[in-house]
Amino acid sequence: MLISIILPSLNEEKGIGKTLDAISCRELNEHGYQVEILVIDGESTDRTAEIAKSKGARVVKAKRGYGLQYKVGFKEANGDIIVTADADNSYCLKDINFFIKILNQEKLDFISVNRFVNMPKGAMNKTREIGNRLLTLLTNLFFGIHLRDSQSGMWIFKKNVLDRLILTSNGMPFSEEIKIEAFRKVKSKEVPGLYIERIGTVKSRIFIDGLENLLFLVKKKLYE
Ligand SMILES: Nc1nc2c(ncn2[C@@H]2O[C@H](COP(=O)(O)OP(=O)(O)OP(=O)(O)O)[C@@H](O)[C@H]2O)c(=O)[nH]1
Ligand SMILES: [Mg+2]
Repeated sequence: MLISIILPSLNEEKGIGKTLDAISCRELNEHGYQVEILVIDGESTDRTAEIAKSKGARVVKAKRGYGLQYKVGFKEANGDIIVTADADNSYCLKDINFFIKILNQEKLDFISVNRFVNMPKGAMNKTREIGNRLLTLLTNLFFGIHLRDSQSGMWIFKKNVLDRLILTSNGMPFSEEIKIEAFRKVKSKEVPGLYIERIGTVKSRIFIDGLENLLFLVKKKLYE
């Protein structure tokens, strides 16, 4: 069994090292999993790629765009299971084995990590949290699903489910799109996971990306 860990990154030199160090490769190996780590570098102008390589990750160059980077990553990944997260040390990459165990035990296809259950104070600023919750509410209303965190960037899923998901966004809406597709089409579940304050500067633009996410939901609802 091979696990592919995919990390999109745009100028994350401050956080990429710690993010990669947190990955529990030894624990995964002990449970019979091989691990490949792909850092998808979206035209970073800092030392992100250099640091990622020095830590043993495979660096794949791509154009800018959160969704576009994932599309490149999914094509490059050889694993049976894919794990995703930001390259900013905010998600609980040390717990990958725990999530894979749930995936297997409950015969799930797709897990999305819900950040809001155990979120420490200050991990996410209030405006962002309100935006996240509003987008989640609309996602549920429009598409008849029951998410708590439609914007989470940590997913653990079987690679073969990608054949069944229609993924069109190249930008930030990719995160809500993959969940809408997965929760409607394959066996999916949200599982709580720790989320802490990111290292380095935020790349998503709160109002522009928030609006883009909102328009994406409206368009998907109207045209499908
Ligand atoms: N926003 C954005 N992020 C990108 C892009 N390309 C790669 N990324 C990476 O995608 C991840 C998500 O971006 P973040 O800035 O962490 O956005 P976020 O997770 O919505 O917000 P915070 O975690 O609160 O900072 C990070 O690892 C970025 O480096 C891009 O074109 N735009
Ligand atoms: Mg982040």
